[in-house]
Amino acid sequence: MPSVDWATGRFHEGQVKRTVKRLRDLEGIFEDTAAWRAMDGDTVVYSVEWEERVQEGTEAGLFWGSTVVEPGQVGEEFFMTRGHFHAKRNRGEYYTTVQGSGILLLMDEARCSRVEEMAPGSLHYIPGFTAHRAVNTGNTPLIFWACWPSDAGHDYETIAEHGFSQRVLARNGLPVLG
Ligand code: M6P
Ligand code: ZN
Repeated sequence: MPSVDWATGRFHEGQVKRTVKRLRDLEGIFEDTAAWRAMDGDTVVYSVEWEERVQEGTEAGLFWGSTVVEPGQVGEEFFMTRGHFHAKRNRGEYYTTVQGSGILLLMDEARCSRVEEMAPGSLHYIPGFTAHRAVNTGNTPLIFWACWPSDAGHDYETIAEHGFSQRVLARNGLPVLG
């Protein structure tokens, strides 16, 4: 049987896919382009592991995965995921945090945003039509599990073009919304 290590957010076995996002992969995501350019592009910002028991695009299936967002900043902005709407807009998702502290940034299609605090045990229901991005506001890795429909897909283009309407910035080490 496939199994997971609950605390580290990693899989022991199973048909697992894995992606690693480094600073060089995240052009245009952080506000301070000069600071981004000055940093080592090899720096890992986050990694995702997930299991696809059905093919991507299959209706009514589910995917299960974890994300580890490393601690760090680009200029004043905390390390975070790219963030996305689902390509099939009405699809929802669950996140639950196992370690670290962060902010889940949520934004609807009218660009109204809200935030939820991520802390061990926090459970987040992301409704359809809502872009989502996880921001690590602490100094340890932010680890969370996620479950999403296998036909949700990722729309990164809308975020690449317009971004989120709010950013999470560090002021004296503390997170503030900018
Ligand atoms: C969660 C899920 C994944 C997503 C990952 C990283 O694990 O929402 O679908 O890929 O976070 O987020 P992003 O793809 O926005 O970088
Ligand atoms: Zn999603």
